[in-house]
Amino acid sequence: MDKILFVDVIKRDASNTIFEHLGIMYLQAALQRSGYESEMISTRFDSERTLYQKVKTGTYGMVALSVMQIDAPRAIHIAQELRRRGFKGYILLGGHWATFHPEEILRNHPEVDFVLTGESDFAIVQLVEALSMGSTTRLDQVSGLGYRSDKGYRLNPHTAVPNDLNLLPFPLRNQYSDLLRQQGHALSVSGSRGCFAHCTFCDIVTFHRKIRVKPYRSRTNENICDEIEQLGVDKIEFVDDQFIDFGEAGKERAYAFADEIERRKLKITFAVLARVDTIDRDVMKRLHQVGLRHCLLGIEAISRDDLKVLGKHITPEASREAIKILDEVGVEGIISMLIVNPYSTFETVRENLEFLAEVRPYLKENKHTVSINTMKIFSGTPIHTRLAHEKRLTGNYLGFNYKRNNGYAVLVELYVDLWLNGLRLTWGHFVEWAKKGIHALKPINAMGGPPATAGQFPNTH
Ligand code: B12
Ligand code: SF4
Repeated sequence: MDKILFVDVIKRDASNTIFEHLGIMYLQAALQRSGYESEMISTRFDSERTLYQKVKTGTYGMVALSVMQIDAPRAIHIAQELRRRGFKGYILLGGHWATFHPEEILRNHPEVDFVLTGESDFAIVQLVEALSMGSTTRLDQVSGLGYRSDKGYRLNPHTAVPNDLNLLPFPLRNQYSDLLRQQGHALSVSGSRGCFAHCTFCDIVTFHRKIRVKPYRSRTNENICDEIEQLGVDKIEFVDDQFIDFGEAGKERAYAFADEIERRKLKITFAVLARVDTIDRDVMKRLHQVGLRHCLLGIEAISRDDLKVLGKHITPEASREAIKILDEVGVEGIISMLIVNPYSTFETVRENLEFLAEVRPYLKENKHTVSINTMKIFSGTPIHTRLAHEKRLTGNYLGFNYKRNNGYAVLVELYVDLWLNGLRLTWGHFVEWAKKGIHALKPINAMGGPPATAGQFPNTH
């Protein structure tokens, strides 16, 4: 089969474009190891037009799109546009969104030939091997493959999944890695896959459960440091959902990682993602000594009611303590917050916004930053199931949303949206504005609670 072109379909103006796409780069490395050629184009860095031009002028046997749920309509549009422009090769979809919707994709979108579900490090090679033999009879042996057969839609079981991450080749670096390197940005490393927690808004656990791998697998520190050494850069961004594993085992692994960095005299700074309940003062101190400089903390909410809805299993006290520890040891925290969820009340939103005011001193002194979002509903998450059960889920596999409980919920969310977009109305002014503008949303008077004052909160965008 001719070369494979992988496409990272994230939009160019997406919030954060300065990451490598490790998912694709792992698949490219697996293909290279088996002697197959591939390339990658990212619509984060190049335009969609460049992608079509590349497909037109190159000789590609397959275009393979990596799709997160938020980009589903865009991925389908790209697949359709490729066909409209005469691309005759195979079109394959993979990644998080594709994993949860292989059947809907194949039934509704004839332009797509195959869907690979789950981690496809082995499956991609099996698929390309099967197709290279010029026969589709071996498709039933490709792990996690969704496809159309004479008997209709088929989805194969996951028979080949990477249980031991040390056996995978290192991700294949590409033109974007070079660009990031030149611009002084960090390169990405994945030291583990999966997570032990069960946050209701996150699909990581179900994603891994679907493919029947352990909920959390990690590489050895030696293997990780071999990759860092090979990269030869001084800034690393770890993309692990949970850089520090729970409990004593997690601490030991973190200490051993620090020792390994030191033993090899690696001069790096690095960033990690962590849960609040894995932030330990001594561990952080040690990691800081060997280069830890940024830590994205999944606090998400400070309201206890919200924390229950989100299934975070953390307390507001633990979150405040974690922020303090990071400050003390000199690690910049990126405080991730989900200000609004489908069960928000004025009270919970107010608590969350007040928390932002509370951490403002850290932001002012550039010690920490805040990343604020409202909850999006992803397939495979417990919150998705709950909303469906309550008949509040709207939309379809191309994008989900939820019915707001009442006009008041709409107002609260609109207020937060405007606030996040820079229109800092006081709650009182906002209500006046809403009364004039939105007659349909009646229960404005049922609000209660003190108004959240604008200007009091940090400007995070
Ligand atoms: C780094 C990262 C980013 C980076 C880079 C994204 C990227 N894809 O490289 C940036 C900062 C850009 C980003 C942005 C966002 N992200 Co993000 N991100 C991650 C993170 C932490 C790591 C990704 C990674 O490198 N994983 C390691 C690799 C090895 O795994 P992988 O990507 O899953 O790839 C494997 C399989 O999925 C599959 N595969 C992947 N692509 C393809 C393609 C083909 C053709 C095939 C066959 C297979 C295949 O095979 C790969 C190898 O095993 C993940 C969490 C996670 N653990 O994956 C979230 C995650 C992917 N992000 C997520 C979200 C929600 C977002 C945002 C919406 C956040 C926001 N509120 O803004 C934005 C969306 C941006 C946009 N699309 O416009 C969700 C996606 C949920 C979903 N169902 O879509 C995740 C899973 C986190 C979570 N649990 O909520 N993100
Ligand atoms: S949000 Fe983070 S901590 Fe929670 S389940 Fe997902 S990856 Fe794990």
